[in-house]
Amino acid sequence: MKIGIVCYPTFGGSGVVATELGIELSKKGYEIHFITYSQPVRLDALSVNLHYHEVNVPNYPLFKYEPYELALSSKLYDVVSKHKIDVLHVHYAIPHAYAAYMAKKILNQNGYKIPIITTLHGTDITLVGNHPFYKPAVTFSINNSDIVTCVSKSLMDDTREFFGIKREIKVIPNFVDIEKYNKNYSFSDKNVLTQVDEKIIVHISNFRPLKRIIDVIKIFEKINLKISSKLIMVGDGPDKKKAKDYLRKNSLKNRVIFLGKTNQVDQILCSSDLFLLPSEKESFGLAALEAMALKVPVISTNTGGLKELNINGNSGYTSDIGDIESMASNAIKILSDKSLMNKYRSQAFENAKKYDIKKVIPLYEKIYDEAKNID
Ligand code: GMT
Repeated sequence: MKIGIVCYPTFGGSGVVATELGIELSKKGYEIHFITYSQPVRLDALSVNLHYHEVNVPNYPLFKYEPYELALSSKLYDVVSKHKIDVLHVHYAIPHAYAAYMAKKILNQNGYKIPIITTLHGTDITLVGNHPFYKPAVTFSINNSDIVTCVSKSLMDDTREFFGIKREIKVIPNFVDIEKYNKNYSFSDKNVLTQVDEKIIVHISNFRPLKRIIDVIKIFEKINLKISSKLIMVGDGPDKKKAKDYLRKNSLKNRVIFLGKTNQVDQILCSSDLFLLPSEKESFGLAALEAMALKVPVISTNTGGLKELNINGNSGYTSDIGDIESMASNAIKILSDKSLMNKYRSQAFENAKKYDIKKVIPLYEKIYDEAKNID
């Protein structure tokens, strides 16, 4: 089967999920065509089953805003008709689902039928898509996709509530390749980043305000008063400066390391003792799953899909948004007792196994078959 995948090519969770999905499907014999504005960051090698088509938006002085959706719709028309694509799978509603609908209409007029699968990832529903400026177009695109999936039950409920959507929405969670992660690392690799007795706490995100990275630092500050530790901040984004200012003012600079954007999250996580994710919104929390797959317990909020992924008192702990005291004391509880720590490590790993790539990819394969058979 030939599948076109539209996604954001960046380090964000939706782009990572779309890229890893395409790579895995290509290994299973599907012919995958990524259609986006630059090569996805997790796509390091192309092959006979893995193709990439760049969407170019020509600049013209008349335009205040370049019409990306228009360029994407035209590119989708070209790629689908030229390569005889069977199914188009778009990740993130804005503007991908809308552009795909337009491409489908153009293709229909030219006698070509193409089913559209839309996967909703989070902020396209809970933040951006919900804005009155976008809402009618997002509602229309969801209602007019052939199949709609989202990454957690919580996101499905939000989609129904915020957009009044009545149609079927399937839940297909984020996934991780358990075998690949655990083949590469063993427990003896732990603590390569720090001194023997220091604990390593990690946060990975795009440092947007909804990630609450000042909460990350305040939780760490409290942990560090009791347990000697270092905080590794992976990623980049708008609140980085705010975080650095806070660290400077509170003399914490030497205890916090900023590693920037990286494809080596697994290498960092395998040396870590705890993962912090105090987000205000999180439809799933892929970075937390990646931590759990490397036996790292998670301290997070109980928002959105996080409470489905991070089982309170089992794979780690969940607390209310902004409850720094509770998140810090739960972290200290785990970090200060070696046997408890090992128990949480293995419980986190057991929970991550539910989201193994081998279990989740067949759910997508099933909907591709369904989509292909839609009249
Ligand atoms: O918030 C991010 O880290 C990026 C964002 C995106 O759209 O790429 O991630 C969203 O999709 C991920 C993959 O499905 C989910 O794991 C994240 O929870 C979700 N982020 C939010 O809902 C804030």
